[in-house]
Amino acid sequence: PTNEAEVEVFSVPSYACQRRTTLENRNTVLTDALSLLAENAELSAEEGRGVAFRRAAAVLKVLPEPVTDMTQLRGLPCLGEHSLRVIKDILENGASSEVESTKQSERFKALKVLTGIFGVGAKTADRWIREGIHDLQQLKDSRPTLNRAQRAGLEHYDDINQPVSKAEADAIGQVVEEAVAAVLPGAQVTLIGGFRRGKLSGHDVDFLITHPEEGREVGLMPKIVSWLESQGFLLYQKTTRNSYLESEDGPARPCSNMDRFERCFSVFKLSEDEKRRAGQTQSRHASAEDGGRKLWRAVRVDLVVSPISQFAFALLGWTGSKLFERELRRWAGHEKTMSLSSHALYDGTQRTYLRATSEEEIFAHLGLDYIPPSERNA
Ligand code: TTP
Ligand code: MN
Ligand code: MN
Ligand code: MN
Repeated sequence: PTNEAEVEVFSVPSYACQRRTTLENRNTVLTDALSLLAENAELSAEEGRGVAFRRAAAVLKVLPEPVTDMTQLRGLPCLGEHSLRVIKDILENGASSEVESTKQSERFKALKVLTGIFGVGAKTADRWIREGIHDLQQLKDSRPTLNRAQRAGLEHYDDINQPVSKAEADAIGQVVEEAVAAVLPGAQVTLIGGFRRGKLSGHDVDFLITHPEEGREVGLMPKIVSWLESQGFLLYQKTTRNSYLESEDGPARPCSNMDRFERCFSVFKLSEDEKRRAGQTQSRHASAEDGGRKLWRAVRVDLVVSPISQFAFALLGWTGSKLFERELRRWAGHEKTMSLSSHALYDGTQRTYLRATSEEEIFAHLGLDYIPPSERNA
């Protein structure tokens, strides 16, 4: 930071993957506002605008102090005209009129409520809104055709929209460990996603599963799912098979965030028993007071299985944040003529795949300083 006219002026590199973004954020008022506009853009199929707001918010997240004056933002990357206008509005008037009117808008409120149903994306929500459906009651009354995911999403709506705590994530981790140990001893389970970045709550819990011997992981997911189902842990699951073949697929596509691992999107039934066994809640016995009280909650859980040879790429790709991942791929493509996915790193200059057995090696291949998970909260 250099001094200029007595206000602190910040210097920030332009790619989020060059920066250390912890969970400590001194500008939450500004970043919440920009994130809301990003969300609104994403829900309105304006992905480009969404990314622009996300990038702007991410820059503010690394500033060491609260922004109090527009002159402090001079020379910062990723702050476009629109984001600057929003920031200025907040600094001068305490709130952004655009953010406030978005929050109040019937369309935004409806999009939020409807996409809060697991299995419902922006497209479906938009179609329902055009049919005059704005809330869950109107949706239920209209007797829509729902797929299996959406039915589970509607049934467990309140639970799924309640944040998952770290304690709950750990309790689920123990169940997943137990399942994996039962069906393939020696297989390893790693907590990924937001909880690996140190977040204290999340919208779901994500796990990456591998085995130190290449090939032993083949066909593992259905076995894990069967075990979990037999023990009554799954309210919903959809498993997709691994479809990645390096030889057939060629270089990882730079701007794609889809991967082809064997994976399972699920809704877990987490009971008080598991939380207690994980040592998270006070030991207590069922009593008369429990009559009618629900002793479990539904939690969204994502499971991914990767072969050990791709583990480092899968770990990096599934740890997030989503913006951090996007920026890594943009850096690889635009600055290094490389192509990064959750499976591999392809060097377009040398026309070869670069191997890695750790995240550190991947950062090194990319010519980036290593950023640990807790500093990838862009
Ligand atoms: P999420 O679970 O969506 O996000 P998160 O864990 O960072 O935050 P939250 O607390 O809200 O759950 O995704 C985790 C990571 O997984 C994210 O970096 C993107 C990656 N991912 C893929 O690579 N492919 C996919 O299909 C999905 C859904 C996620
Ligand atoms: Mn997650
Ligand atoms: Mn997830
Ligand atoms: Mn690009």
